Amino acid sequence: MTTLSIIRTMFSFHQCFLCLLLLESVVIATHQHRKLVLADLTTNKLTREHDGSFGMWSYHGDAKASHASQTEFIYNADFLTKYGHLHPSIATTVYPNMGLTSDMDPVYQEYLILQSKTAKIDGFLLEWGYKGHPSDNALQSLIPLVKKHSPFKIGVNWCDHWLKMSLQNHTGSELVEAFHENAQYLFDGLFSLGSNNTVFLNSSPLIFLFGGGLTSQQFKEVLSKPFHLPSGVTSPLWLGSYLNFVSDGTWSKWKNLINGTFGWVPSRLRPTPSNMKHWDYYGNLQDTITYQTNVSSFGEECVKRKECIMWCGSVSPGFDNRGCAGWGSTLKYLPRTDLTNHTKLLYDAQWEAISQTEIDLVVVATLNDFPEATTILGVNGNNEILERTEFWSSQWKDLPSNPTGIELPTVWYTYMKTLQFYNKTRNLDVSEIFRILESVSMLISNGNYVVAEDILNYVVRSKVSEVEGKLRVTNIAMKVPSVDAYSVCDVIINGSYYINKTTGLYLQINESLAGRLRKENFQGYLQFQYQHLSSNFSSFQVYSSSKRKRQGTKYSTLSNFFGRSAISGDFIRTGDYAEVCNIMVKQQGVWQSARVELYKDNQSWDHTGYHGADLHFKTDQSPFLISNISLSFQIYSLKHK
Ligand SMILES: *[C@@H]1O[C@H](CO)[C@@H](O)[C@H](O)[C@H]1NC(C)=O
Ligand SMILES: *[C@@H]1O[C@H](CO)[C@@H](O)[C@H](O)[C@H]1NC(C)=O
Ligand SMILES: *[C@@H]1O[C@H](CO)[C@@H](O)[C@H](O)[C@H]1NC(C)=O
Ligand SMILES: *[C@@H]1O[C@H](CO)[C@@H](O)[C@H](O)[C@H]1NC(C)=O
Ligand SMILES: *[C@@H]1O[C@H](CO)[C@@H](O)[C@H](O)[C@H]1NC(C)=O
Ligand SMILES: *[C@@H]1O[C@H](CO)[C@@H](O)[C@H](O)[C@H]1NC(C)=O
Ligand SMILES: *[C@@H]1O[C@H](CO)[C@@H](O)[C@H](O)[C@H]1NC(C)=O
Ligand SMILES: *[C@@H]1O[C@H](CO)[C@@H](O)[C@H](O)[C@H]1NC(C)=O
Ligand SMILES: *[C@@H]1O[C@H](CO)[C@@H](O)[C@H](O)[C@H]1NC(C)=O
Ligand SMILES: *[C@@H]1O[C@H](CO)[C@@H](O)[C@H](O)[C@H]1NC(C)=O
Ligand SMILES: *[C@@H]1O[C@H](CO)[C@@H](O)[C@H](O)[C@H]1NC(C)=O
Ligand SMILES: CC(=O)N[C@H]1CO[C@H](CO)[C@@H](O)[C@@H]1O
Repeated sequence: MTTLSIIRTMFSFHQCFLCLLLLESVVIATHQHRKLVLADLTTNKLTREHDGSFGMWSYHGDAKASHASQTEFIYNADFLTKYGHLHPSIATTVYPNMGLTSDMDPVYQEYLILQSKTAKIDGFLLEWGYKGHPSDNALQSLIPLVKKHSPFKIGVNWCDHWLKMSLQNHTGSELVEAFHENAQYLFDGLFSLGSNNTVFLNSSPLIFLFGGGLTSQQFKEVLSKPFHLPSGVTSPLWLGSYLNFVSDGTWSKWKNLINGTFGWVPSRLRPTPSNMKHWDYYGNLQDTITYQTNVSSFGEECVKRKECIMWCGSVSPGFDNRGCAGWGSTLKYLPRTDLTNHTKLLYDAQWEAISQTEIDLVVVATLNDFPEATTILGVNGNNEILERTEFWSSQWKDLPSNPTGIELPTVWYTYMKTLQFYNKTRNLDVSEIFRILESVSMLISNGNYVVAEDILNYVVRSKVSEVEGKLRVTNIAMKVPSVDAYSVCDVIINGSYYINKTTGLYLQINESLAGRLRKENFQGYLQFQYQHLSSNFSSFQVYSSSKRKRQGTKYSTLSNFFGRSAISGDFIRTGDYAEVCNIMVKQQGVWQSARVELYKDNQSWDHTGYHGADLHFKTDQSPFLISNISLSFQIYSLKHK
């Protein structure tokens, strides 16, 4: 009997916690490899439950320079399907297998690390703005997780144009000063983690610069000021994106300032033919291969000329910026498969090209940018690109391929979320299962996939069913108006509630039910119909009373992205837990249906809104009619013994 089968037998007999603790110390040896795969990480997608906002999952974008068949896109992440839990209107053209998740949620962040490790990715390149930017909050919450799952790295893809945008009314020298301070902040914090947990070349921190922010002259001024580096750390190395430092024709200005370049998403430069009216430009398989050759021949020459000390390749599964409506500009497309051979992945072609080169670092663009549809995570019901990543990364690093871990992080995450929900049930203790899941996380992290899978399938599954056996679920549904839910202040026009800039609709829930909602755990849904009475783009919100404090996080509407185009995109306001939903509308004079979720953590059901309301419909823009409002709850409580 092998050790592993002994362990498996042990588990089929016992669900002993001590065994789990013992297993944690059975760490499969992990070797430090010279070659690195780093995945670009974005942090702008949120959830109401975790952040008080859906962030970039909700978006109104207008591709102003586009001539495509549709240029204006409205995504309302609040909408749920009529019966289920899917969000049918989100800012992406590829649907996430995991549903909507928050990039700021530590459980999801841990999932991303585990998922990356199972796909043989060595670390993240976090799209970072500056100290105090929401991306920096994400960085700070990721650092302890990266340490926990060591060896795993986190570096930055510095989006210096975000810093520039935040200082748009300041002088150039103030921008230089701010950039220098922020670089120093990275050296003091992030790069003091050392080479096990962040990105170094020998003893030099490696900083990826996306570009579009500082000019070469300003960057030169930054470099002329000294940095205080942690002991043992030598001068940083700067790598600029091929997009904003090379292919835009500016390399001659940068070559004496930075130390190399990295690839990004392959070019999409061809005007679309008449059968591709959804976009203005696209790229195909041949362009993808040409792009790889363009980057590698530049990189190799640059190293030969000693202008670069290194260059990095890149791989991307595809691209479709209708999710972010072309950031206000044009709509572009890189299909995931060859247009004439749908079994040929463009992603494979890029890895094939990488394999012909001598590089040591590959950037995956991206891990999770759903709005640009560049994500390698599971979408549209499959994990194909994660599997290809595991395969190619293993091949490239000359390691044995083992795809058996790829499904596990999702199972782990789903159990974590299920238990976080059950954990809100009065008098229910699920701490033992949380402890087991904590061990599973370490097992996945260390590559013990067989054991992790057995524990999930046998131990966790049976313990969760045991918990479910203890729960009673009571369904409650009510219409407005009724004795259970009624308006306390309204204007009625033509038989429907009417809201405008000065008139809201205020609803109260009967105290006998509200008292239960305050005490018990529940899943809640609000359904209604609405009609927009104007043809302008407009929105309305439903608010509750909430004791959860607003998040400090504030994203502003983008403007002047890369100095090229004005952005009309509208997304992410201050996270406000009192906001139940925010529905954006353009269509006039049509009744539409909405179903949105009510979260236990966010709504206090204590009649403390205006007029004693629990729910409040309001708009700051053009008027709406609201009709056929109903609420439903599934209340979770412990069965009586
Ligand atoms: C810059 O100034 C303009 C005009 O005063 C103002 O509208 C804008 O909000 C300012 N931008 C920032 C980032 O402070
Ligand atoms: C990096 O990790 C290795 C293996 O865990 C450890 O021996 C080494 O001390 C670590 N290095 C640093 C700088 O922490
Ligand atoms: C990185 O680039 C800077 C600016 O050109 C240069 O001074 C420095 O020597 C380079 N670093 C290395 C290790 O080549
Ligand atoms: C490759 O480089 C050439 C020369 O700079 C450029 O004209 C072409 O558009 C590039 N092709 C792709 C697909 O990026
Ligand atoms: C289509 O692509 C697949 C995968 O690369 C390849 O095996 C197959 O030969 C291609 N078919 C044609 C007709 O080119
Ligand atoms: C479970 O709920 C308790 C009490 O509300 C809380 O303190 C704890 O943090 C929760 N556990 C997890 C893992 O969410
Ligand atoms: C609350 O419900 C009870 C019965 O469930 C009913 O008697 C009472 O009138 C309701 N309160 C209001 C304000 O409608
Ligand atoms: C109410 O109905 C009348 C008659 O059908 C119509 O003229 C009016 O526009 C309606 N008002 C609203 C706000 O829909
Ligand atoms: C909103 O509607 C009310 C009631 O019909 C009306 O009295 C008020 O003038 C309207 N406000 C605006 C800003 O149109
Ligand atoms: C609609 O937009 C136009 C042009 O921006 C504006 O003049 C008009 O007042 C708006 N109408 C409403 C009802 O907000
Ligand atoms: C409200 O629901 C009733 C019954 O289902 C339906 O007849 C009516 O058309 C709905 N009202 C609107 C405004 O859609
Ligand atoms: C909205 C509200 O007041 N309810 C809860 C919101 O969430 C926090 C933290 O989970 C709770 O402490 C509140 O009671």
